[in-house]
Amino acid sequence: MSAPSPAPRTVSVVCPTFQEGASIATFLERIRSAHPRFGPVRLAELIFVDDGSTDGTLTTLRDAERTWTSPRVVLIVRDRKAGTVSAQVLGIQRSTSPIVVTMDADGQHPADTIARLAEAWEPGIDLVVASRYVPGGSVDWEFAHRAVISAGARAISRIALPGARRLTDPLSGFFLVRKELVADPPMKEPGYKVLLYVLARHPRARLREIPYEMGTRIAGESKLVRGLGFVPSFLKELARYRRLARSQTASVPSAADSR
Ligand SMILES: Nc1nc2c(ncn2[C@@H]2O[C@H](COP(=O)(O)OP(=O)(O)OP(=O)(O)O)[C@@H](O)[C@H]2O)c(=O)[nH]1
Ligand SMILES: [Mg+2]
Repeated sequence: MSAPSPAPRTVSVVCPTFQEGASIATFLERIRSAHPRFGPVRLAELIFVDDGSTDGTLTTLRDAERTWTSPRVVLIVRDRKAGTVSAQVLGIQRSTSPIVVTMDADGQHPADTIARLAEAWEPGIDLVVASRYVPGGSVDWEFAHRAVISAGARAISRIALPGARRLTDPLSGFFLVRKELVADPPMKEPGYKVLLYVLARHPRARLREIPYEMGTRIAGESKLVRGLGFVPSFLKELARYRRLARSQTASVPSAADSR
């Protein structure tokens, strides 16, 4: 007897963008060519939250918004650079599917992994995280010092936030989340990592990790980490998330609570 085929599921994808003019067309093309291989996973829409890029990103995205039908492309433009956390949360809130994948638009997150995240999800699971650090996962750092900074940030996150200890890759920017978990607007201050926010907001979330091979940027420059200048605000972010995690009560609306 053959194995039952996986249940069909629909997922939305959310991408924050800022000055990705050199990468965005290739990124879109990669999604378009991977989509037919998604099997039972249907992409409802690709939602881009852009903070006023001036390098052609918006022209490419507006064109896709006009012409793409399956998946649809939805573009939200904010009037100032306000960081990836609030951009991702806004995109998730606007999605039409109950499960949403958030990923970067610079090509580091492979398009095929969207379907693998959705296949690893099942009712009762709150978060499926694509990890560089489980067997089968990998990361090809462009510069050696980034590996050291990333390892340090990961270690500090795990010390500060109990939720981060539950994952091998708590700083991953590539994961699937039940939309319901991101119902509330995030704290006002811009942050670096939406996954830390979700883990702090929902300490009892039901988690899964799958491996992925993180690639290099298609083009352009990283907007986030330049040297160690980010350290003070990252530590403040962790302190805020630690307080948030502590303030959460047993009434967290995770799937674990709703059964
Ligand atoms: N809307 C919005 N998007 C942003 C902002 N900063 C970065 N992004 C986008 O967020 C994603 C991640 O940014 P990156 O600069 O690649 O940061 P990173 O992946 O953590 O760092 P690298 O590993 O160096 O690439 C990309 O799709 C960026 O275009 C921002 O302030 N607002
Ligand atoms: Mg990147």
